[in-house]
Amino acid sequence: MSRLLTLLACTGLFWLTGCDSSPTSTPGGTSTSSGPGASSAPGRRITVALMPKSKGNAYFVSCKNGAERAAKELGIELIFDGPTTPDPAKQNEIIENWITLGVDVIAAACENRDGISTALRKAREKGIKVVTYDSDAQTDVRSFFVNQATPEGIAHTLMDEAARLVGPTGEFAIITASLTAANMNEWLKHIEARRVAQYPNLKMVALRPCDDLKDKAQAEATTLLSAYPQLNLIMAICSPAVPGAAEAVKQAGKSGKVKVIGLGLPSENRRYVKDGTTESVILWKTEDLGYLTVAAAKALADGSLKSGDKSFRAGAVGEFQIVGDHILLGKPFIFNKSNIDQFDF
Ligand code: RAM
Repeated sequence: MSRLLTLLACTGLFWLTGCDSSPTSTPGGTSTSSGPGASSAPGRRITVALMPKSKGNAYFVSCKNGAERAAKELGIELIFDGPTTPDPAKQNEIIENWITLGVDVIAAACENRDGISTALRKAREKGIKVVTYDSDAQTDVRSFFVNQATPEGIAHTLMDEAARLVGPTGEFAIITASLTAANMNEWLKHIEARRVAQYPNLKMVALRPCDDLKDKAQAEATTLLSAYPQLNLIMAICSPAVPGAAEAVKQAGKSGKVKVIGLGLPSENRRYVKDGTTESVILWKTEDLGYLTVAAAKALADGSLKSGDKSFRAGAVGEFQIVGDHILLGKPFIFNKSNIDQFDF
């Protein structure tokens, strides 16, 4: 840790205890240094390095807000950094930097499940604790995965909502983020299982990746609309893809005719939900996901969270169930015209 403090002091990555307790921004990332004992504790404080899939994604900005709150309330150092847009190689590079810095815990949302695992394994070998959140790595390279909801819960909510809107017969297409992200692939597996079991005449005609980017999702949705003239619904399972698909449907003059649903933030989809292009948006409390991840990371480092635990109390946010090595945030919510104004994230 002393090597870490020296390095951070030299590089200006964060303000050390007693210098300043306000959040600081750096060219590479953001660091928060505050909380109980921030300016008085003589001992070392735990440093958690939190990585989003991409810093530019509003979903992860919201996670970061919760993470910063946890850092303040729990009295730890938080470094937040990641690629500007989804980039697995950049994620690896940042993890290598964190290994050099000697942070206490790395908490990563993994863009490429297998691609990031070598770097995370190396971190563990150097004594750094590792947790994943949002999208998992290979299971042997981390202690816990902070899961936003069960894959079945997410997949069934999406598939049941699609069937409610389209009926038992019809066509739908899925826009995903990438074909290498573990979370999306798990959800896809369960969406298909639900479809086969309950709605066999609702046909999934295409699956397109959009690299977790809104513009690309819009372009993919535009292509889908012309390639499949009978399409009844687009299901967008990464957050930027939901407004992207809605914009394509709207511009094609097909609002209401081709339904849009997906996993997205209320704030990014409000206007499409209100004008009837997007029927429903499904998500979990992203700020709580950030909070829970940082709280779990800290508890892993101080020894209060251990393998075999069945529940975990995350400070002010509450008590969460642990199933195996998954810490579960809870059930997803459905936002539609009737309730979307009540949510501002
Ligand atoms: C995207 C991210 C994330 C996913 C959400 C729903 O922004 O890729 O992994 O959980 O969407």
